[in-house]
Amino acid sequence: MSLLGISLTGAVRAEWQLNMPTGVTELSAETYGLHMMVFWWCVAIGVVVFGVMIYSLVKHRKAAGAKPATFTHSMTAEVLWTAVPVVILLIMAIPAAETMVKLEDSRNPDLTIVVTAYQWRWHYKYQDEDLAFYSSLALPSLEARRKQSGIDPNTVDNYLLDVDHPVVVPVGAKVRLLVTSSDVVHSWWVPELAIKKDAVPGIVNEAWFRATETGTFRGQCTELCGRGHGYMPIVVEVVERDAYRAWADTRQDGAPKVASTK
Ligand SMILES: [Cu+2]
Repeated sequence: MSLLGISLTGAVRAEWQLNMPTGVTELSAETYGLHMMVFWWCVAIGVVVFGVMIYSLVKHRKAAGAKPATFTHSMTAEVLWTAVPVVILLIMAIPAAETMVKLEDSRNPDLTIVVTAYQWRWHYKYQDEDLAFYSSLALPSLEARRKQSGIDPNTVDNYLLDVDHPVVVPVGAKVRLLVTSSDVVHSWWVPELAIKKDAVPGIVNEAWFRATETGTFRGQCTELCGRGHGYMPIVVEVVERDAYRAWADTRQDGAPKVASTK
């Protein structure tokens, strides 16, 4: 029973995994594919190099009567150990370059959002809509994180990973992000979208994604930006187009355009 209890608590506490996520955009899947290709090349190289090394150590050991060779130079070996890595690097570089070109191609977006980082919250401005708001740490997390709050963080859903006003985007749309900062360097990171873009004061960095499925995707600021660095999460909600339209219209009509910054 206690084992069951431990395993259940573990499952509830964190859905963790060792590898990077495949993500929910076309390019995140491609990025994941690249990562796995390079990983398997590394595994193969490791197996070959350590295989040869261990074999040589055993086969040519002194105890078995091995006599050391006396040559000091081998042209063949030098050509091989230069040419083989070059070929391997080229095999990896070609698909990597193709993906990088796509990552940088943020032309013709369906939607552009200006993301501005502040100490310690995010501000989102939808360029084609009359829509802008701050996105701050959600109240339950904010209260639980206070010293001697008496609240057990384990009881808070998505502790430190939830915000009051998430970014909402339509599924299938090409969303361009223009990322900047108003004070220090921050970084907008959402693993499932395969985006980690620095927010630098005075500079506008571009990123884009096209989500292929709906859902809620969480991220965090990933550039140490001061005292509240751990308290400025990111939540992106990918919804159907109708739901997006309804949300945008409501936000523009009634709800406060600029949320409380407290
Ligand atoms: Cu930050």
